[in-house]
Amino acid sequence: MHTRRRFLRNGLCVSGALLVGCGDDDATATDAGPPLDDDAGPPGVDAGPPDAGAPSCPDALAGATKVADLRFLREGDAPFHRLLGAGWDARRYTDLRELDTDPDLVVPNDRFYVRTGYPDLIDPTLPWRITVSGLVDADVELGPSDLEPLVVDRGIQVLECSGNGDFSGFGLLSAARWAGAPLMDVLALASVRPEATRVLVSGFDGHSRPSAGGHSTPGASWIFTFDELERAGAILATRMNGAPLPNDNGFPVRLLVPNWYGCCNVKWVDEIVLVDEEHEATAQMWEFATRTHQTRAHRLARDYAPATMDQAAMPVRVEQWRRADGRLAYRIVGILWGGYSVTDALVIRLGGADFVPVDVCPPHRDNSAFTRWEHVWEPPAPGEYEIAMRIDDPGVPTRRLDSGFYVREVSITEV
Ligand SMILES: Nc1nc2c(c(=O)[nH]1)N[C@H]1C(S)=C(S)[C@@H](COP(=O)(O)O)O[C@H]1N2
Ligand SMILES: [Mo]
Repeated sequence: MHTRRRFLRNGLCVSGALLVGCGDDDATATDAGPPLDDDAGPPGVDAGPPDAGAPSCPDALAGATKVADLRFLREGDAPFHRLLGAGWDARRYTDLRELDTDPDLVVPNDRFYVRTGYPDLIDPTLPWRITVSGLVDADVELGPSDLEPLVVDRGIQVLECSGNGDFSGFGLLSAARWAGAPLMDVLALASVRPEATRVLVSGFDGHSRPSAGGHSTPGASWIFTFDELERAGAILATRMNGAPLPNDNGFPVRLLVPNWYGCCNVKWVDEIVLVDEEHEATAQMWEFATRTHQTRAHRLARDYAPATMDQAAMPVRVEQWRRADGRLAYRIVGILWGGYSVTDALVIRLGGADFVPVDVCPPHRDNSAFTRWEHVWEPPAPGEYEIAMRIDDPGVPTRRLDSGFYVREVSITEV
């Protein structure tokens, strides 16, 4: 564990040495500086040797021995990392307890969550075509090879299904490294008419089996303004963790809108339509309205707020440890994700106690990837405890977190 954490720390220092105060033993979360600038240069080029004076995060359980991992209470027990069901009802849940086995908290492609499997009505022998139509002078047909010259690296980005929940250990949540063609650059390949103000992105959704219980509305599409696409850095993604997209994650082309809920990240993109302010919202936008913080399922696309993910946090693993002197302690390991700015204001509440600060080390410095945190706890007595997280900063939006969505519970039988 210690080795891994040092590795994580060093990895971050290499890419953001000047920003996170690496090499400065007095660096604290509060003087951690601005988030890492994407243009800060390739990792490791001018940051010196990774070990150069980097302070390691203190290990509050140095010398202790791990006894067990606790289970979260009253959560579903669907198996992880296995594709369950087919078509619209296909799901694969990521085991977030294992997230920090990767120093960058990236999920391998075969464990990345899946919501809706590869449509069985796709004919893989036909070339993939994306039609750009609507308010354009002439329709354009593009294939993956037209996107290739435009491809950029979008780095690590988290995807979360807005329908995530404790039925699956919150396993509809993963991060990967993504690359693809910026959608705004793709639109530049068409002659977009001045009346066009919005972009409808639609994906193939032909499944021979209907969704059981009508849980999913056919037709996966979402409408964005140009500004939303530009600001988010939306790409037509063709690569995930350095490999072509897996079939179930949208092969050959999916939309990736960084920090927008999963439902906006249309898979198997085959159609882009330029529309105006009067265009109706899509069935997908109606279906996911409440889960993406819309005030209601508005009829027109223009009335939808960006379906972005506010700052969120939750525990993913609770470990029981025995100290050298025989006393027990519990290590709560968790993640921070989403949000729009870095924060050092994470606080935790255990059972009926007060919220106390979590010293996130290395500090939170990037809203795109997961940030790991941990908190060592000595419960006062056996019993069931709720673990609740909050951001103690009124300037940081945390709608879903504050609704209690990510509260988890454990049973402590021994203290
Ligand atoms: N064509 C299509 N795209 C889709 C969906 C879908 O059902 N069909 N589901 C959406 C939802 S609800 C989510 S959460 C993400 C899931 O992406 P993933 O399976 O790659 O994790 O894909 C989105 N894109
Ligand atoms: Mo979703």
